[in-house]
Amino acid sequence: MTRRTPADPGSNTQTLERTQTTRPRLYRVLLLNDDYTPMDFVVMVLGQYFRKAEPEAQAIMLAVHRKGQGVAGVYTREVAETKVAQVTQHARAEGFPLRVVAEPEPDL
Ligand code: TYC
Repeated sequence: MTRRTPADPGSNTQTLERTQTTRPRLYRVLLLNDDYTPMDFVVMVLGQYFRKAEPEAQAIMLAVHRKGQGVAGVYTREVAETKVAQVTQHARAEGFPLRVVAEPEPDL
């Protein structure tokens, strides 16, 4: 609902008040397969950065290994971009070419 307030006294401005909230767009953080990043490193990433328990981390890693890519998690934009930056930096520091990207979820 949008309501136009009376003009503020002593000014020429009005305020649009909205009681309806809008949910932020969500972003998928995708892991992409490559031939060099060790499986154990990917499982560690899924545990440390995406809070996956070991069995789920193993399953996601293997799905990425077999299918080429997979979803590590779904977040608001800034959280997703931060995870992409942190994981990429960690992988490069270890000398691994792991690629991590964020993409918007389709509109509901
Ligand atoms: N394909 C890699 C290997 O065989 C493992 C791997 C899995 C790499 C997932 C990246 O996102 C990835 N060592």
